[in-house]
Amino acid sequence: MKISILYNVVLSSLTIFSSVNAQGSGQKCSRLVERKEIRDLSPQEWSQIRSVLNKLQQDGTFERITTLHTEQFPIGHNCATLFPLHRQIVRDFEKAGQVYDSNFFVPYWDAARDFQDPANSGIFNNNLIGGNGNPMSDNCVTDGLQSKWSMAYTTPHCLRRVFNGGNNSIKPWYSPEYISSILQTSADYEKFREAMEFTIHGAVHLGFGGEMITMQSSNDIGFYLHHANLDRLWWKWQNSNPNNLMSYGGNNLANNSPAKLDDKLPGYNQNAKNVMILGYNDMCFNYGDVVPLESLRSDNPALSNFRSSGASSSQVLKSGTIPNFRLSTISNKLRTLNNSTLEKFFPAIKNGEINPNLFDFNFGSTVANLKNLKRSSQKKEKKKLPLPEMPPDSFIKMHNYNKNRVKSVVGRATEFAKKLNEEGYESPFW
Ligand SMILES: [Cu+2]
Repeated sequence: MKISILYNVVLSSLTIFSSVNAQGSGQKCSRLVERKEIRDLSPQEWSQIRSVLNKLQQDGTFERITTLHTEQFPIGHNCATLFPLHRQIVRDFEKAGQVYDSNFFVPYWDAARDFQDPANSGIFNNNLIGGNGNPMSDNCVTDGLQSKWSMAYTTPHCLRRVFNGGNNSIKPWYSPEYISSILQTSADYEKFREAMEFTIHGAVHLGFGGEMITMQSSNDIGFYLHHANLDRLWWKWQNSNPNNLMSYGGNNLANNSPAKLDDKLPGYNQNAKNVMILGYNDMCFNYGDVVPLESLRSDNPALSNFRSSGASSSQVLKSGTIPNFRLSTISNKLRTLNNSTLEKFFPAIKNGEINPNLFDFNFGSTVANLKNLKRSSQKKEKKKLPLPEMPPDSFIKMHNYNKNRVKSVVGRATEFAKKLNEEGYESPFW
């Protein structure tokens, strides 16, 4: 109990960080909105957000951003710009909404939580974003937020979805355990980008099908929920280690040269560097379950009871002061894995590091009004992790992915699932 109180103190002291400026990240925001998981919204919050989304459809924002996303697609995916460009796109969309309601924010969908049976996620309910398209009527989505909308780009049409699992189901995708493993084992930006882009990023697009597997994916509100979540995970990774905060690299496909922080983001008068740190420049938003490195610093008053003089932030992280969310339960389960498995996939657990940014075991808020929206509570008998699949060739081709790179990333994810299954691990997220 004491631990969780401290944690709240840490969260509410987000504004304490200050040395980011010293890294040249620019102007601090005077005000931030906090992006919440869509199931953590109260019905009132969702209804306010929904009314802004309706306006963003009417005023052409969906069309504008989808045009941009389509035109910049070849240099905004399959390369370094993936994360900063989509951070900028989601923020652009959010700012357009704030014209109507200054409290507007883009919710995120923690899709990994629904890994075993995504189509049964509460987000697909009629009162949120609606479900699968209707195969009898051109795969148009006939319920939820966008059922009455005509998407303008490229030519007027209904929003389409074609869930990829048959029978209105979506194929299982990547678990919170695997996302956590990516957070713990990606040594640099390029590794993190590939590990995410070829797994959960693609799997969610493919699961929706329809619009979401085209370059016009941003016509589907699911795009924004999903990309806000990917952005949250990037921000987690950035804040899991001081070296990650400004880490950037790989290719810049716009000029076929090594990516640099001052590269322009496709379609925007903005460089990558300007979007790296949330809370600065235009990036006036945050995520409640990411603890900024700066607030984990040993000179943060919230940690004063625990700091030992001169402790580095990583020492503070290791000292056990940043609690535990559901980490203790879950990581106790994981701790029973073989040492070699831990070393390979969960080095933070093996080393006793409890930085919450190294885990995607969303500990959520206490407000969970929409949480009980599961369409059915199917209890599966086997709690095995699903074995990932390669994305179809059409998807690989559309993104111009190197198939061998995708194979290698998906291969690692497959090895992960097999190992945990072999060792008798059962996911508590079922
Ligand atoms: Cu995209």
